[in-house]
Amino acid sequence: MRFFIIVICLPLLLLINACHSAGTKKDYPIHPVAFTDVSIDDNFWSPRLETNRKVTIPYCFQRCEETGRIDNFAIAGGLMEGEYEGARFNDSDVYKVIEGAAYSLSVHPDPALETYLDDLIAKIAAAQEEDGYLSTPRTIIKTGLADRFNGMYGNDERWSRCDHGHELYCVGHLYEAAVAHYLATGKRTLLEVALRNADLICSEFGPGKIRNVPGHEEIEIGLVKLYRITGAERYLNTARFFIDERGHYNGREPHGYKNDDKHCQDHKPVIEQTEPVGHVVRALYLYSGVADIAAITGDSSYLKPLNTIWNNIVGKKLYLTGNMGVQDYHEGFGEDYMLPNLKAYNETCAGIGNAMWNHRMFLLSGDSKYLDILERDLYNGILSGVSLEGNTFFYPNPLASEGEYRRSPWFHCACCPTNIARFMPSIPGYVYAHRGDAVYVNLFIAGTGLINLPGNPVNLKQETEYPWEGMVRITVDPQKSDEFGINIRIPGWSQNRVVPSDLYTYMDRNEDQVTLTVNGGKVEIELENGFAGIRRVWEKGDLIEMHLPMSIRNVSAHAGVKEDQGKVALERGPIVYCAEGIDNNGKALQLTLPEQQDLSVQYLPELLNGVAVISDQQNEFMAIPYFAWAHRGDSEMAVWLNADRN
Ligand code: FUB
Ligand code: ZN
Repeated sequence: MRFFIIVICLPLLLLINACHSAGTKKDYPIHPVAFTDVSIDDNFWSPRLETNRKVTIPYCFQRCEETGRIDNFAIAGGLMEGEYEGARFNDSDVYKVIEGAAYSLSVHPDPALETYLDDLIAKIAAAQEEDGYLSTPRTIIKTGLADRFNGMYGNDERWSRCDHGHELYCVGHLYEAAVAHYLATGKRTLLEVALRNADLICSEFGPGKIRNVPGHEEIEIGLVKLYRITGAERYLNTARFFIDERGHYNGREPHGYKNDDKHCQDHKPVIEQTEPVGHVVRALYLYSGVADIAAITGDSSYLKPLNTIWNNIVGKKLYLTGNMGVQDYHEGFGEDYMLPNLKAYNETCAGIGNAMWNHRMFLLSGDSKYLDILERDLYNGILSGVSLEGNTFFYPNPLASEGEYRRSPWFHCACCPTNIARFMPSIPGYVYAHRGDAVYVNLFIAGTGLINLPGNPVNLKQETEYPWEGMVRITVDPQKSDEFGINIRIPGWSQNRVVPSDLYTYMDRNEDQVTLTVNGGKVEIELENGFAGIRRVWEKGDLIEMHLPMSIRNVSAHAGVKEDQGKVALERGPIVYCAEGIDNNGKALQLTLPEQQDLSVQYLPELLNGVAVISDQQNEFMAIPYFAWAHRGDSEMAVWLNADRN
């Protein structure tokens, strides 16, 4: 018990202390309930999270070892002899897996994993140069860097290619990992490395110093996390500098660059940006960082670009699965309405970046439209990125396949597997939030959440078979009977809205209504920002029951999306479906869905670890959830099916 108090409570006390000593800090108006206060006990999610903990995280560490990613730290630190191995941003993969492992440790003590991390962190600490600089390629290779990395890492001088060098990107992931590790274990080992590095960067970059920005955003998010934990303004100021300096490249000599400026969202000042451009993951990490700065500084000038860009994406650039990016565009955004299915890029990291950004937009605004995107992305765009077994991964997630596209065990650029490793354990942190004396129930995942309303901690227990069934039961257990609000998200899809734009439309109108009761008594649903708010004096054991209509829905795409004209996609609840050849006489791309459909839903516990399929016995048609495709050998796949609509 004493061990528990020291290990678990000490970092939290230190965090609270840091916040207090730094004064009352402004932040998001809505507070997420930390994943450590949410316990998942859910037939859909628990197996996926366990697989991530037991398979994906150790597997990613193993691959980091086998591919020299970990040796790079040991070599840079003089602990072993050898050459630098791999791509210039490989350090980031190790940091991301550490972040995931730390999240896992926070809720699942594992002494062996903790010892493994101690050893690994000792190597990282050894690789750090005297003044705090940390980037193993430069430390190991020293000269000839430009030749080694085709000029992309710069010459032998630090920060000489901020656009593509990734020195600043990698340490952003270091900061996130360090904060996670500190909060999980109370150990400052990695945090000290991160702080020394951040101090160096704060002393080198800024007005009157190097005026340049990272071509791949991420450090902004990491610096904000360091600021929150230490209260030190320099981290916040440098994060803000990296955002505000974007688009002001004139005069950045000798560290400036003028090429690829759209690719790196460096074409205009952020507050003048009106549409998403360039590399998708970079952009989504930027928008997440901008949301953080908007929340903490209270500067509303950041909201206009965030809202305008969001509207453009959701109205014109979002795939049905909640992800984005088009092949042949350098991992980037395509033109408006350019949403090819075979050539969709939809990088798994982009799916994760989109969830991170939309969560922040919800925390800023309280509007559930952001959670609608987050949920769509979570169940479809992100989850398809990792196999049910947890050890093979998609990098792009197309919406159609000619049959030879498979998940891979690893990639030379392994950003996606390691992003999955850290994202999955963070999912419980998206379920609840609170503001003042009101709780938000954002996602429907069985388990419990402890919501610290002022003076009255409230436990909520969710029971549900979502996403397969629409019944959600929430038992309320406040410390004391008192009045407070519970805001329950009513998903856009249950309100006949596929996405918060006209990009996709349900072709049929579902008249089934959402119903809501408290202790069996009907509650009239009045939506505010997409939430049904119930304010009353809550007693221990009060029961909320919500029923969401789970009918099969036909979706069509906006006329601007040429490739989807004459086609239909199937959805049920938050799940997007696809047809695979293996279930449809070898065909998917040429399948036609008849207008007179006789489709039914069946839960098949033995198929793909248990999924609800949509089938039509007569036409020998079957569709499975998109996230579960490509598990049964090579086979065509299509989300958008030809529609027989004569
Ligand atoms: O550049 C580092 C990572 O590699 C990016 O985040 C991914 O999109 C991939 O390009
Ligand atoms: Zn990736």
